[in-house]
Amino acid sequence: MMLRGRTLTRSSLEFNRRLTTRERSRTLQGMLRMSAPWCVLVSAALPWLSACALSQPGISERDASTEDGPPVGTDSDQDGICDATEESVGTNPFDADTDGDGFPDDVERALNADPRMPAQPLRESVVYISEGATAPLSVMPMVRVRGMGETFSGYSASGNAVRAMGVVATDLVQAAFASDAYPRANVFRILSESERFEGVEGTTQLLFEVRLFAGAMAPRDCRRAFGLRYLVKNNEGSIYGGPSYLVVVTPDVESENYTEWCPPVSCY
Ligand SMILES: [Ca+2]
Ligand SMILES: [Ca+2]
Repeated sequence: MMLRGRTLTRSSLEFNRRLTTRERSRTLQGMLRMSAPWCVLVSAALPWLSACALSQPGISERDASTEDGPPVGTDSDQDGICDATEESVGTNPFDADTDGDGFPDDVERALNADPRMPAQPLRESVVYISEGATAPLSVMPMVRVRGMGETFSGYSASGNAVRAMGVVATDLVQAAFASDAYPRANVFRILSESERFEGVEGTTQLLFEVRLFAGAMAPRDCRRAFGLRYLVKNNEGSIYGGPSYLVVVTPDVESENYTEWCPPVSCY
């Protein structure tokens, strides 16, 4: 499998074989302290700013490196997770897809999957939609509620997005409907187009249809991933959680076979 930016130099590989994890960590910490003490404090509070030492005027990547180690903020496998972070969380800093399941490490972490476990993310939660699609793809979330005659409304919510290029999950929802209820006799009326069930009595499974469509947005010619959650709330404000989806937007119709992901903006 090919992921962008996985080419490593022989020297960087040899360097990392020579140093233990602890030694590399000490080297990076030392580089931070020498180059900018304030940056250490900022980095501790805001890990996503860990590359700040390199952004200071007059401090180049070469200056921040040492003869023995990579510069601060280095992302050797270009998966959006800096080498130092990868070492602390147990992923491979030289393999963008540590567990080899086709999902880059940063995509898995952003969407609450373990990048060291090939079984995650759960495949039944993954939905592929194509930038070239001419029709939406439907998912059918089912939510269990307990009613006392009130109204229940469904809605989609955006979760984390990664390599998203300005898009959030709800941008992918073309339309959604209230579809059916089980048992149907528990519901007085279904207002399909407003995702609403009226007069729900007792424990009931509410079925919705959510149509996902990426064909109307600008094509990016690479994969992007979005967390999408479906929820239901009653007219008193109580919220019932429904299923979560990992929506992967791909450039082609044969989406499951396309593995080129959009590049991360920076590492954290
Ligand atoms: Ca990395
Ligand atoms: Ca993976």
